[in-house]
Amino acid sequence: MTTAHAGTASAQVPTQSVYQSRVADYWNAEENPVNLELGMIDDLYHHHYGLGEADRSVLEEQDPERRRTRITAELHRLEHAQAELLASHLGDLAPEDRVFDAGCGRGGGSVTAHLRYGCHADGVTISAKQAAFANEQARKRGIDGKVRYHHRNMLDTGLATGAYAASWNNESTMYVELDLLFAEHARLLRRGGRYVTVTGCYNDTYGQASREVSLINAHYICDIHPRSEYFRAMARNRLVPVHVEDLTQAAIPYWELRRQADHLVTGIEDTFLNAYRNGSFQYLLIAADRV
Ligand code: GPP
Ligand code: MG
Repeated sequence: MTTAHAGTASAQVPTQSVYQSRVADYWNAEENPVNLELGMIDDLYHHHYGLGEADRSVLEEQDPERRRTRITAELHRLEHAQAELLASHLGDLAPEDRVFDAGCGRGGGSVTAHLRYGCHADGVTISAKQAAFANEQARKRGIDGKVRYHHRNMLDTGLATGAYAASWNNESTMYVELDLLFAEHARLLRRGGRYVTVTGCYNDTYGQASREVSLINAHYICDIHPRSEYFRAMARNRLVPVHVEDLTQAAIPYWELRRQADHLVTGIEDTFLNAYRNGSFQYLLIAADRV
């Protein structure tokens, strides 16, 4: 954290590049129905995609209102399944343990981990609006004593060294340099702590970033890394992979359903399907131990 001095008053502000400010602008303005309408079903607001087989019978529903509601619920079920999968890799956590959610969005991942383990959670987002939203959700649930969100830079959190039993990035690594990110996770995690990421990465065997990968980058203002870079940067930062899972095939039904959800589409759906199918892009889970 950087301390900014203005006269006699001082305030903690995140260190931020122009790029990071543009990313924050995006998330401060973001109100996609695909995020808000799914989240309001059970007040678990996720900013990631779904996993697993979809119940496509929702598309056959004849009543238009009910069809929309059922599609929304099915997409949310798949997104929540992804959050639960990530949480299941965080290790054996106890209620007194702390976890760190890097790029926490509107907070659904930290709530998911807390509900599963009873643990303390600190979420960090570069968007002031997301942090305020997530804190309000935690307050409404009555878990604000254990689950807290901070408007901070995940590369420079100011959180306590070695205080965390587990940490993760759920689809947020593509906004940062991996070496800087993993150095911060390694600093925050205690020895033997667990780091998990679920991420979209480009496939080194394809060559370089494909047209579809470039379109996804432009859509979200991000910079998707190659698969290889994750392992190099982890090795340089005391993070040793213990489990790697290619989730690409399991990611496809979500996008197949989402592309037919006229009330929720954002326009990026076919690009994801093409990227997965032409082999240029992969959806990966990596769990690593902090040694
Ligand atoms: C999910 O967020 C997407 C990202 C955070 C960035 C890109 C991810 C990759 C795997 C490349 P979201 O849920 O806000 O996106 P959307 O509005 O499209 O549902
Ligand atoms: Mg979404």
